[in-house]
Amino acid sequence: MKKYIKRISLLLAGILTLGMLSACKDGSASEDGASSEQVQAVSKVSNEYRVELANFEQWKPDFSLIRIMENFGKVSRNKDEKYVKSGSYSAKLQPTGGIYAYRKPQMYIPFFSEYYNFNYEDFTYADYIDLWIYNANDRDMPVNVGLVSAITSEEAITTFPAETFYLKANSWNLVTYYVDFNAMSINQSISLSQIMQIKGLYLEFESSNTVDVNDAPVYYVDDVNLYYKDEPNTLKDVSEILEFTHEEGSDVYEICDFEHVYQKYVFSTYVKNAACIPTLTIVNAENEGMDGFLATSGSSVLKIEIPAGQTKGGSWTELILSSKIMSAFYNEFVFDSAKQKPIVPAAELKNYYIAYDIYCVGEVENDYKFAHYLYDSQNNTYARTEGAPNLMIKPDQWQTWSWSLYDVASLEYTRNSILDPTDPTKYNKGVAEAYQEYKKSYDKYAADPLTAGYGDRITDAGQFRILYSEHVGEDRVVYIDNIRVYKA
Ligand SMILES: [Ca+2]
Repeated sequence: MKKYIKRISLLLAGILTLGMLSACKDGSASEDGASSEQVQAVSKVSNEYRVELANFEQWKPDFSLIRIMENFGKVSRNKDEKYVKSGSYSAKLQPTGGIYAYRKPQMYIPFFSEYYNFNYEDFTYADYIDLWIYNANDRDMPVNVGLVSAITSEEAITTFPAETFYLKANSWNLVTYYVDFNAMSINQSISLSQIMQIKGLYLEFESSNTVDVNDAPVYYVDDVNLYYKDEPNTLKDVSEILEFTHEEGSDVYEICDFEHVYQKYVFSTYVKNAACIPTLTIVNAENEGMDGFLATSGSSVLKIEIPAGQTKGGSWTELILSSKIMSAFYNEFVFDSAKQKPIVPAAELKNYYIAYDIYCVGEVENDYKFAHYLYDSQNNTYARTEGAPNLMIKPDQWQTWSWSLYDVASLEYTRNSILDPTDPTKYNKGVAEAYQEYKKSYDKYAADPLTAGYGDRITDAGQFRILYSEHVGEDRVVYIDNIRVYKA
């Protein structure tokens, strides 16, 4: 009965009996014959229990069920005891990643097998997962750990946002991944029914930009465990999770300064060239080994490691601040959408700026810039590009990017108005008439954008995206802190 390790024999009162806990992953029934139905109820146990998801002592099911995605490289059985955490075997991973792959090399361990008669998909009471990873490389390497939300085909899965961990070079690392659906929900909508159907645990490694496993970095994985807790996971409203620190009387309204745990999930990325997928982690600035380098707000900053690509300007990478954050922030400080009333009066918008601080380590080309977009919050597909200023990077110093909320409001007006005279169907009129309508509307807007009917309707800033282009040469490190709105 090794699959369930009973630390103390206490169960949540009245929920299960010990017999149900002793069902085996290898399909054999427990002494008292737990059925698969009973096994499915296994998550309702106390945190004194864990499920051993894989210890790699047996080929089936530990290895036979591991799924690797396209371009992963290789998973094999290791018996070199230096790389075994417990027992006699561990899993050896050689993740390659394709040169132009869309994703980092990715693999997962499924939580359900009909054949082997186990089902750990119900994460209602899941607390955390831990696993040992030996990083057999000469430098510290990041690994992304997260949950699979759906298996869409042999080759494709959808995932919840991952957490990034750093693995110390040439040593064993205990990776502890806490299941925090509320933090993840900042970036992705999550339902209770999804929580009851978690499909697996996925790991994503650095792309080695080779297709030859002999050139790939090497890792060993052992002892993957899932732990339960007494209290069920619940889903809170975003407004209960987010914290926008604002001191009474201060002119600074924090959007995100990376001091809160949930903020590890606030950014997602859109990357076209997998060689350029950045690694985002929240770090304490003082531990970065740069004299005098401090956070501009609090002590933590977002660290963005940007790998060099193959072609200067060959692709763009987008750092995407969740629209849920921007919407909630606007709702609290800029425009009350429930009352449909501005909180910042339209006439004062010119004094307010959205801003953040950025620090780029080391020399960069003199045309290295960061660009900025606000995206439509409804469908996140409409880029409101015009007018958002670029930031030209100066190395080794904090720089502040800012953009007036008046300009944001103006763009909002332009977007919401029917300003395209070439599409008369929008007016239900002929082209000439439509053009007159457009002119009238635009003139009024240009004369006084804030009272023209839309100017004060800055109800929502949508997604905030920070963009930079592919570079060549050395990898780069950039830090971001203190995303905020301030009153000048
Ligand atoms: Ca900070």
